Amino acid sequence: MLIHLQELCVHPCANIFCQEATLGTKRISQTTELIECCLYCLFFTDMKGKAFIFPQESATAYVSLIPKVRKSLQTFTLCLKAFTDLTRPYSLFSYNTKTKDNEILLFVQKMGEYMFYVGNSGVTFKAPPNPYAPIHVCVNWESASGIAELWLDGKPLGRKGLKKGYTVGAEAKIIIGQEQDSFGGHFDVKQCFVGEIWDVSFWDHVVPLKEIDDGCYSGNLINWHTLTFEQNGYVVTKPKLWA
Ligand SMILES: [Ca+2]
Repeated sequence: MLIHLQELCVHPCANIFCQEATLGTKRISQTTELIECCLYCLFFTDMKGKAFIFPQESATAYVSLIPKVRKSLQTFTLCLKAFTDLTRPYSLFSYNTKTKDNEILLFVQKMGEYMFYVGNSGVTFKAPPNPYAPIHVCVNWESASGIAELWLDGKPLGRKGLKKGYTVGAEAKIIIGQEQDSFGGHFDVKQCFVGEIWDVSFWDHVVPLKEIDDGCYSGNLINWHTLTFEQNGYVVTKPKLWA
């Protein structure tokens, strides 16, 4: 059946997003998909101007981000902003499926050294260390060429190739604050994030990163202004300190 999703999501709790849903029309094949859409519309939060603070080192504090649509990916773009004073390795974005660890992973090995994984294969992008400054990091990947491109604070750090021809699995746990070694768990306290993360955006296509300026809020899978999430452990939401 072909259904207009925004019609399904009309509810007293639903706000402007649902009425102006960018989801458009979509062929609904499963009831679960339908329920997920409506749950999404009912339980999202506008995080505009806000950040998640991970105030302490732990293996228990994290935020699970629920995508608007669960789909396998042959292209994607991920942007986020973060501040930390950690000098040890830490995870910024961890996307695991039941069958694959590090299906998508953005990980900082040390100051200025960004590791990006697709399908548990990784490449490294190196930036001049700029300690104790907030970062705006964006990365995109396309299966057809395998090319991944990473930009830091609006500047490219080059392009590298990984997992050409690969398809990223749809059923994922997407976690910020911890690095998964299993589906939604097996966290290592020595890889946890301590600091603040905000403005996470995730698209199912390649967004030209030179066109992304400060306002990258249009993610069609994860969108900071219409965010659905589950919070666990000691995580605090506060107005963001940086743009
Ligand atoms: Ca892992």
